[in-house]
Amino acid sequence: MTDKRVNGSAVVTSPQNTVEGFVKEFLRELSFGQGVTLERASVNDQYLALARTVRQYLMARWLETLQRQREAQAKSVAYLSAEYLLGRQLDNALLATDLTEVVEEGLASLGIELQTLRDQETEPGLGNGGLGRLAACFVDSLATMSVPCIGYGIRYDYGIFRQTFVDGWQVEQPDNWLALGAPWEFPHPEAAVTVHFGGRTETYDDEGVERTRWVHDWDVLGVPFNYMVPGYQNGRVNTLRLWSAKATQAFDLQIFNSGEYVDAVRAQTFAENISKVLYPEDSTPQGKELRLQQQYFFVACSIKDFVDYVLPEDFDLHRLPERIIFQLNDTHPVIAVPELMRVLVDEKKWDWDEAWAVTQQCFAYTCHTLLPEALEVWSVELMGRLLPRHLEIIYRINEEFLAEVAAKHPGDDALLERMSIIAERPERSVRMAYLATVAGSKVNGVAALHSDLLRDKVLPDFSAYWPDKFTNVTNGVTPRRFVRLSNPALSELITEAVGVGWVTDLERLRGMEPLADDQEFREKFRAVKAHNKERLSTLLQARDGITLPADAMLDVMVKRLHEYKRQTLKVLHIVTLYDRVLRGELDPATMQKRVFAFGAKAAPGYHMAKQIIGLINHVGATINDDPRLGGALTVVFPPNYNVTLAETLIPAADLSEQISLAGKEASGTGNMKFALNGALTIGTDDGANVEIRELVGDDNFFLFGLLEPQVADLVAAGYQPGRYYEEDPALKRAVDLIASGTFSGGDGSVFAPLVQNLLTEDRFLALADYRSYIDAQDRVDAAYADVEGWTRSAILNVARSGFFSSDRSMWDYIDRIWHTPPVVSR
Ligand code: GL4
Repeated sequence: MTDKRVNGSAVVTSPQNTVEGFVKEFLRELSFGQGVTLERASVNDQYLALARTVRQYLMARWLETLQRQREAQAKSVAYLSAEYLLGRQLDNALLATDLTEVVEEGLASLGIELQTLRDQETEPGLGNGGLGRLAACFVDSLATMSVPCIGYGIRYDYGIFRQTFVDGWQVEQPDNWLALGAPWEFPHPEAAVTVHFGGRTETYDDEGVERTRWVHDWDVLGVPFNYMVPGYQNGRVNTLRLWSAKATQAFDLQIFNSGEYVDAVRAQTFAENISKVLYPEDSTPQGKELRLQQQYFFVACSIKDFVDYVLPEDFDLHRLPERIIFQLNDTHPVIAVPELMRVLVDEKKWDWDEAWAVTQQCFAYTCHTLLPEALEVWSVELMGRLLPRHLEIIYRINEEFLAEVAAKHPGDDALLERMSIIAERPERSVRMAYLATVAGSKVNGVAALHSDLLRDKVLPDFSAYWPDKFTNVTNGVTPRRFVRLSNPALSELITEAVGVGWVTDLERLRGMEPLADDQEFREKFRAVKAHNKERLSTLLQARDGITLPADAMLDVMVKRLHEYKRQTLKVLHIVTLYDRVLRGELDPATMQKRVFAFGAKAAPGYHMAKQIIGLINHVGATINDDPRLGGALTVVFPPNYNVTLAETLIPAADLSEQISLAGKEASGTGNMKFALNGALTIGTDDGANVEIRELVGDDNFFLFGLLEPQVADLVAAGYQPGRYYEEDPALKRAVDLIASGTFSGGDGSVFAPLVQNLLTEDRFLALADYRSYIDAQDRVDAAYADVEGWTRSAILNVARSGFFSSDRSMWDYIDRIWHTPPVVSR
């Protein structure tokens, strides 16, 4: 199986970039690709034909980009990520090729509306949340910057579950995203690679050298599916290569020969399970065997792919670090480290030391969390059963590393125990973050505060040992998808103000700053917001039958449901406002009208998160229907928040809720999208909020809550949530309303677990931050009443958020970690 995937000498020409050229190809795709006439074509036929037509315009650029990168012998980024939350592809491809108008017109001439076909696309939800979406933003930026990158990951048959609500409670449905066809992918079954599992190891004599070989037990095929990653109007297209598991022939036949037909088919199902479904936990891995299988499966495929097929045949692997940097997106792909060692030592027969020297230069590690429960650990028992050779290699890496530490710190056994890659308690296990830190050339956090905490609190011994290994790269988001595509009205206004270059040079937004003081510009800016609210209103009506009241502040909290993110604190605010109205402290006729919009999926096994979803929906049902409020407060919670919904929701928002407990949200990226789209943030001093506030200015950001050191002190002193409840009457009333069954038909038991948890444990200090949060929300109401002042702040938020482009993140990675320059035109 040689690499026939990219044919350097093939000449491919794009269809003509005209309405006629497009229509001709579209009709060809309909008949030759879909086998239907225009008259008989379903919307899905039309969508598939359109996608394939647009693909044609990208094809020449793709082949050319790869060819050019090969010729330049350029160093590539191999981004190893178990998740890519891509969002819909059609619009992005149209933008990259600048074809939107041609296609719109061409389709219209056939009586087809482009929007109808856009809506036909199911987004590939191959990720949980921020971490997966970040990977998608990064590959977009690298393509736009002409930097060689292959994104490696898993082609899950089922992505993140589709969320529905039954009586306000979350019920999950499978996400069958491939059901109606997958026009953006290029499968290459002929280029499948074999991955081994299980068995044992044995040593043998190799011409006087003792070597080890892995006598594996079973195997599975990895079939690559390629996806185009188009740069923004720069003629470049990089590759995303996702692996799909298929049973090997050998595996089948072994059993089949014994006549056990049903068993043989079952075995196939077993192998193919590996890429069947995305684990729906964000930040809380479960340590399941299938997950380790997934992790090893995709990194083994990816390393083999790069070494055997992407690199030229005669390539000297001692020079591997000149050609590749494997970026480990959190700990999920860290098993790649012992895998590369295994390839070099067992298969290529290198010395351990030379293999280790090369390996250390080929990896870098990004940590995306601070939650201790999110730091992956695999039991030695499981690792030894599934990947016996890798466990041995990890042991040896650890042994040599600890010997080195011991030499520098003689007698400090406690230090050795703390730094060991192998934990002894509660059970013997492999600490993947430590392995990544020992092996990686660099370790980075994802926002300034997070990187400091990572260095000082999570990995203090390692940062003391290797101070230069640790660095920060603050996250970013792609302005193509999250401004240019998702907010056309604002994009037009920005272009009017600062010219077109901002889409690839987001710091140019700074040019808008003076316009914050321009009355006419502010009016235009408000018109954009109003338009975006209209657009959201239309969508929610059609999507969920939700009616949005007009003239209300849109207060949005969208992110995964997790206790540390504190959706409960948001609910306590809503209940407090409700209570104030019922007590006559607020007059619904004069108070600030608000719509509270939520979007959040809970991991299916995370019961408390599901309680909180139930609570939001029940509070909403009660408040929305209560005539005493006169429609002043409305709670909406459209189900199944995803990238597609975010694209309409975020541009409409006035207020962005970023209220995690300080020190818990590594960065956040939704926070950046809101600021860039002109929402003001109410937020804690956490993650990238810190940098947002520094950039937009204190006057244009609502800060509240304990600071991280204060949190640490309070927890150390023994936090007692009950005291806050007893001492703040408004808080007590809000909690009591929930506890008494006000939102659950008089049945106080429904939310008893949640209330109980808040009053006795409250791990994330919601009650401690309640007063500060409510006061900040009162400041928000006052500020919003000043229409001109608010608009001014919103404009300044946009103008000063250029730093949060993922292009800037990529330049930082290139500069500090990767050293992979762009491949410029010949
Ligand atoms: C996360 C963090 O929770 C989030 O703060 C961060 O923005 C994101 C990307 O760096 O990574 N870590 C995990 S795990 N899931 C995330 O979304």
